[in-house]
Amino acid sequence: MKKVLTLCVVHTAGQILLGMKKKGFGAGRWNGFGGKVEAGETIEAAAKRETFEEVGLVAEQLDPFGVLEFSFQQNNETLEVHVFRVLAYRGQPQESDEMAPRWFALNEIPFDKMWADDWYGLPLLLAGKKFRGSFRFSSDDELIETSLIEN
Ligand code: S76
Repeated sequence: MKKVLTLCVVHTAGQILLGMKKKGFGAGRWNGFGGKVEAGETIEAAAKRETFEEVGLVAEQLDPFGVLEFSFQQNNETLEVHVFRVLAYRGQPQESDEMAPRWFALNEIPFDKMWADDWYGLPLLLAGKKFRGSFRFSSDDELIETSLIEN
């Protein structure tokens, strides 16, 4: 089974905005903002909706960066994640019941408290390089297969 999701990274002025996921999938890790694309919704509309719901920002300009596929040993589900860089937004980051946001300098990104695939994809995004890739995780969320290519 495949689910289509979005992931937005707000990257402006030498900093990135990440959210500490407070509950559910990926709780305890810093992450971008995103979630499931709903029926009848475009992928970009879903990216904007999730960014507003999770951190209170109105994303005005999204740059599509690539598609990542995540699969997990413990189930049959593949997550097709559409990654965007948010180039312009309105509002101030607000904590929600899902995410506690914080700005990070580019040399202080908390990779040790993020999903392991971020080691691969995030440096490309920060360098402005588009990509596509797939990652497989063991049942304890260790990365066991990695494939990532620049477009
Ligand atoms: O950067 C990531 N965000 C997620 O929500 C899940 N990676 C990831 N990997 C499974």
